[in-house]
Amino acid sequence: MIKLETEIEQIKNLINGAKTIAVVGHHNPDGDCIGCCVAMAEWLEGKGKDVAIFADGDLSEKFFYMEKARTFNIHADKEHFDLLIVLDLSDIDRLGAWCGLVDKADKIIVIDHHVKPNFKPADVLVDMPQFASTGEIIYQLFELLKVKITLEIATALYTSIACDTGCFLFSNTTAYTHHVAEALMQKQKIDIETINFKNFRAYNRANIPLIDYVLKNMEFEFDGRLSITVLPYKVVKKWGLNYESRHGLFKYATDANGVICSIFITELEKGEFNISLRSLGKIDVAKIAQKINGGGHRNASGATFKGSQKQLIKILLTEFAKVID
Ligand SMILES: [Mn+2]
Repeated sequence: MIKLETEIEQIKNLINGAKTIAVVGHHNPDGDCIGCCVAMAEWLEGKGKDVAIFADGDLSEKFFYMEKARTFNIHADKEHFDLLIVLDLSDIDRLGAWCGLVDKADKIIVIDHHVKPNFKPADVLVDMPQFASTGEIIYQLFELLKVKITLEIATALYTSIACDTGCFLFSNTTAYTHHVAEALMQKQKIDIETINFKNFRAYNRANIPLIDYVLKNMEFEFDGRLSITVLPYKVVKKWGLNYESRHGLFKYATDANGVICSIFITELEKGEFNISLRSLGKIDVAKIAQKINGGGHRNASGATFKGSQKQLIKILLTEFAKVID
């Protein structure tokens, strides 16, 4: 249970007082973010609100089993909203192209589970890093607000929770996570096979050359406890790597027996690197990501870096050497 007594009244009042509401997620929205935005939009529309959903960057079609996932960004012409509900981010920069909505909105609610909230214009900021997913916070909020959990809402919140826990596998998974999944399944007949298969098993055959490249070029350090994968620009360009296909490749870097942390580097433009860090257990990769101006969670973090690949790997190896033993 979370304590939202103060916030709940404010949230209720802000929503009741708004007619037009924008629900906004982060750049390149993941399953948690999309699920929360969809659940929130479903509920608000049911209340008769005029709702639009936004998230900048790539949104994978694999989420289209949720009807509302198809409706992101279709009201791009509209700029002013009575209320902005920002979900799964608390750093204003992560809104990407939708940053401008912030200045024009009358009121702002931010609900998130990342560490270090940095969202000054928020009227209400609910930031609870103790939760594995923003979906768990939204579920609790809906319980307190006595929201009817429709099949669409249950599907969306289950997606949120499953995605941010790696299908209930990561160490951030708690008894509460399972409790919420159970409650959602009790309330509605969620198609968990579709959700979990699409998010955790399915891959595109077009990505087989990339999978082949990753498996052949992965390197290991610290007696096999750290894996390093680098996708150079020429590979990225040749096989048309995008955000989603890149995500599908992480598991090869993390799943080798003995690996407890991984570095996955993608050279998206010449000399411009996207870095994903993953770890098992207590190793805090968010702290390492912060060294190169990135961030995230203890076991899953990221950053971007401009410069030489050699220098980047040197920095990362130095940082990992401090924590890996
Ligand atoms: Mn999340």
